[in-house]
Amino acid sequence: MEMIDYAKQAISHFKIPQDYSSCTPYGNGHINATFCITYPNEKYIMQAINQNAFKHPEQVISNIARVTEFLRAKREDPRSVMKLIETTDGEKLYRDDDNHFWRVYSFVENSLCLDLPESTEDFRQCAIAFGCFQHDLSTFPAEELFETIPDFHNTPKRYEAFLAALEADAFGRAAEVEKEIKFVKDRVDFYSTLFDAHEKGELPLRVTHNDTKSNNVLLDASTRKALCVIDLDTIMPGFSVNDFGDSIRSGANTAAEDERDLSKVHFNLELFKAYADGFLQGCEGGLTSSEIMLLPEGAKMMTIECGMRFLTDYLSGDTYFRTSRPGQNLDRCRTQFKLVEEMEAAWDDMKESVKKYL
Ligand code: ADP
Ligand code: GN1
Ligand code: MG
Repeated sequence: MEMIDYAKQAISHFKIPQDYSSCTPYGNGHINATFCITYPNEKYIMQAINQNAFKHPEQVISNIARVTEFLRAKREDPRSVMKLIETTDGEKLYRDDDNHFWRVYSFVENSLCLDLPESTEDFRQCAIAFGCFQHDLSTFPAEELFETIPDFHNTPKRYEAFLAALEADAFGRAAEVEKEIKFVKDRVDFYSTLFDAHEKGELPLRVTHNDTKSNNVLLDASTRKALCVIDLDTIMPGFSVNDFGDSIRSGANTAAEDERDLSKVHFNLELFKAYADGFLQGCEGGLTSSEIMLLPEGAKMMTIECGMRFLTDYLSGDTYFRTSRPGQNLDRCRTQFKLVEEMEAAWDDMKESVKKYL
């Protein structure tokens, strides 16, 4: 049976009307199976949680339920917070007979989801959304959250996983990616930078989103202002600078994440600056001076880590990130490394640009 058939069967287990017009695959996420259920006057998002990535779906949904309730109490606009729909049994997850875990969200209507921001102002609005998210969760009790993917942004451990995949070379692909392997190995001293800062007391653990790419935030389609942060599966304790950085690697790129023509891929310093401005505005002064000074490190860390993860997945036979063509993870890896190179070239400007917020 295809996932779409499972999805259609799952609909009857949620408190939503049964006379839907269509149920179709939706969006460009790399992890979950996402479907849009449409009716003449409303829509819902239905997702099967990816259990290769998330070993404990009930912990994922527990985090999301707690965080969305907490945020709802702080926000006036109901469209600004994701809303889970209950199952007919009053639960938040439905487990089907073949062990898929399904959840349903209200569709955030009249919104824009951009794989790549279309203007500097779009990107600033994404930054405001994630900055406000950081700020609004600053008083959330972090100890109540499950770690849904252990060591998710532990870059030194990601490096270890990369070395293990390289050693195994299970698909005989290492020989064709020598340049990329060298790129990762050459930067080994950088990977512990944020953990070292944390050890020294310079980088606090906070409640963070951990997957802040541009298509995980919605803008209002009428005003193009920040509307709603989505994809809440990875909310866990983490570093604010990584939330900043993951947005930079995805949105301050002049081309698509999987662009094959690397001459089109550039790190846009103006977008970096605009995002820093919007993010810090959203955080409302909540970040410490050392966090502000480490924003460039967050950008470079998330970019190289993501590239390393794509390369690891390529070496391991493309089992983690969804792909739609052969070689896509390698193309994704190469765009990230091109961005890292350009960040390194722009490093002094990046560091200088955040000083004015101290
Ligand atoms: P993945 O973990 O696979 O990235 P997401 O939760 O990000 O899954 O969902 C995939 C896509 O579905 C998003 O990028 C967005 O386009 C769309 N989406 C998800 N939830 C909603 C929602 N509540 N309203 C509107 N669009 C949504
Ligand atoms: C995945 O789920 P999605 O597509 O929003 C991944 C992120 C990567 C991103 C790269 C849970 O994000 O960590 O940065 O792909 N999410 C997970 O595009 O691994
Ligand atoms: Mg997503």
